[in-house]
Amino acid sequence: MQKILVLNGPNLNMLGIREPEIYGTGTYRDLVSLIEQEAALLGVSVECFQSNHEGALVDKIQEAYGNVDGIILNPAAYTHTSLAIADAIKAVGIPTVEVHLSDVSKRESYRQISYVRDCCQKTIIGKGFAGYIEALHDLTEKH
Ligand code: CA2
Repeated sequence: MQKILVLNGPNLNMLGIREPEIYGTGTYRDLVSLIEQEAALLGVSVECFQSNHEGALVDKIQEAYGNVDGIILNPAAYTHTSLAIADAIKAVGIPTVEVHLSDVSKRESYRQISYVRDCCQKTIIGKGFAGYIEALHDLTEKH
């Protein structure tokens, strides 16, 4: 069975609590339930992991080496700062899709920079929770 790892970065555990106009009203638990339901329909195994710590995200990416077939990655604010997360994705060589809930292209200029974009096969922005579902389909498509 294919295994997909979903990684969410800092503050995404706060979803639904503030800034609903940017990130929607669904909670992090709602997001995990949605992803788990879709994974069950697709017949793939999924693990969702959220951390506020850069090193914990890097550790999780390294642990995925040899164990995971695809990564769905929303590094949150680390998107715009973390060479360490980008290097980890490059190091493990696992197909990865970058997802952002909001349309970062229409927000502050510092959100236009993504350190991880170049090591991801695709970037999905501005689709809310549906972006994660699209990424799940992309990574599990049978060729
Ligand atoms: O749009 C996205 O998914 C982001 O990765 C979300 C990050 C932001 O720094 C990126 O530029 C774009 C922030 C996530 C913070 O989530 C919150 C949740 C509830 C309340 C406040 C922030």
